Amino acid sequence: MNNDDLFICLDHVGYAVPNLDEAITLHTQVFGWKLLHRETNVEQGVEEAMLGTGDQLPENAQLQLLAPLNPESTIAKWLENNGGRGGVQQVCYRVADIEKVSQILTERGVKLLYDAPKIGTAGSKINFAHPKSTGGILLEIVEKTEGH
Ligand code: V0V
Repeated sequence: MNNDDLFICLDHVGYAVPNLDEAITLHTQVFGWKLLHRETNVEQGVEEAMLGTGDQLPENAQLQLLAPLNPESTIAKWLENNGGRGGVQQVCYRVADIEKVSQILTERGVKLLYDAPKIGTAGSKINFAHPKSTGGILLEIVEKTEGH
């Protein structure tokens, strides 16, 4: 795999938000995004919503709203460290083969959080690179699964 096909595209940008319903209202009614999907991910400690624009094809980059499920959630900690207001918590790149991309990134010195992918939005496979090894951005990689 060369650098041309390491990442397919930007999959989504993730905003940490204190209240999911209020954030959905803001981003749909004011900014015109459309609510595509909503779910709770207990392992990640989040309530999340995916928003899209245009023709709504899953190929389009999306906006992800992430609210904490409980006080131990990484999103709760992020909000606490950022004055309680929402903001960009992560950027996510789409990949075709997450195991392969993870191996290459690790070989290049990037510190991935998990030894093996975890379950993300709609059953996708996800991993994260620690901000300390990406120049300060929490970078997620996602491999979409059938039906995502
Ligand atoms: C922390 N730091 C960040 C950051 N979070 N920098 C940029 N972006 C972020 N989101 C910095 C922070 O400023 C500190 O820098 C340092 O890292 C340690 O901060 P901390 O508050 O002590 O944070 P940690 O180390 O407890 O946790 C940070 C990590 C954590 C990245 C390990 O947030 C994590 O596990 N994230 C991955 C999982 C996740 O985010 N799940 C929710 C989304 P200084 O002060 O030391 O310089 S779930 C999701 O996206 C799903 C389901 C999906 O897309 O499908």
